[in-house]
Amino acid sequence: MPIISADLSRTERVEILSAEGVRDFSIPVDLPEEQLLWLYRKMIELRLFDERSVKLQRQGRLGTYPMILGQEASQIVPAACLRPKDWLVPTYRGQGAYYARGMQLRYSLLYWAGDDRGVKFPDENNDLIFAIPVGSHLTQAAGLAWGEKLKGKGGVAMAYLGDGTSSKGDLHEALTFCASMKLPAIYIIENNHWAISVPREKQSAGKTLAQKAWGYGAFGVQVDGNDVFAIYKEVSAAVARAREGRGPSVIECETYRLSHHTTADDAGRYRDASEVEAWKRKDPILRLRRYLESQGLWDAEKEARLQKESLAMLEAEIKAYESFPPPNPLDMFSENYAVAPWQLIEERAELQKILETRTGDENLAVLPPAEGRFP
Ligand SMILES: Cc1ncc(C[n+]2csc(CCOP(=O)(O)OP(=O)(O)O)c2C)c(N)n1
Ligand SMILES: [Mg+2]
Repeated sequence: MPIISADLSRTERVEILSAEGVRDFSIPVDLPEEQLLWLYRKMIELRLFDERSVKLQRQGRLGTYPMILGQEASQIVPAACLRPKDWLVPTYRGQGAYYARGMQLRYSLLYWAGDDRGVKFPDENNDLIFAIPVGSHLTQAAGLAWGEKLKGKGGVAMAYLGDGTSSKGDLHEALTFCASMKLPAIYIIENNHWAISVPREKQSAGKTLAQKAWGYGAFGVQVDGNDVFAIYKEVSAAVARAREGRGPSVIECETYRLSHHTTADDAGRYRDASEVEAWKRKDPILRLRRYLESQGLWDAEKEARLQKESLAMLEAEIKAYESFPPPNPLDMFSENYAVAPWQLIEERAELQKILETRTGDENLAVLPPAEGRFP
């Protein structure tokens, strides 16, 4: 006799706000107006930041930059469901998650200029630095979630990952561990349909990426990742379950990377423009604006004011970023080891000598002395 699992009746995908901005009120979402408007503001600011960052890179004023365009909802909303002391464990495409947690954009710019003074989060936050190696952070999030369980104060750890990263063994290890230990972990898969030039279809033959979670005994659901309501509903429920000791969740936000992988990529070489055009019509910001307007919560005047204020804020952040004094090259040796190995000590001494012989160099002359953390 076949065994029919009760899990087969589970919800596979949640959609609440259509691309036209029509909300399905039959699905309850406890998201007050004030918070909704805050999310809208953050998404607009992030989009403008993203546009400016690309321009700065093209002008030679910023290093390689990974675009968020199209992923504003899946970046901002999950992180906004956390408390400062919860752990945020993002990927390199993570400016939006940091921003939702209050990071100043000047530091994001500094980071993408290759300056580690850009790793500066609000003091009260438990934010981890970006994971550039894909997947390496997933088991770190599991460890942090374990720590939170041991502390017993209801803290959670949230990691973001991409569709490509969901194919890595790291996710298998992390979910095996988190589910069998019932850890307070939330994995947000930002399925933006591309892992550089590899399409989503090549990552898994599964209908959704979230369904993998059930095999581990974790909760999993796919949401429309351009739909603020669907993301908020499922992520806030996952956070609540985690706080109550009911184990880990995987929330797959199905969205789309509207731009290139980074400023170093040319997506026109491997994907069809018609696909991009189709996804532009599902834009997360546009649909939320349509909804807000339909509810009398937004209009052209408010939009114009928000754009103006956001651009002024951005100008101030860019100015602050470009006003940082140049970094001290010797800092590259700091904070890597508690006790540095002899090779690094020698290399640092060598660089110091080179710098000293070049004191005529205007840039180097103004450098502050190296910090004393190096033994
Ligand atoms: C361990 C490792 N292998 C390969 C890379 C090169 N790499 C950088 S991004 C990327 C694709 C990741 O795609 P996805 O997980 O979908 O995230 P997205 O960039 O779309 O946000 C790869 C393979 C890397 N950074 N780390
Ligand atoms: Mg991807």
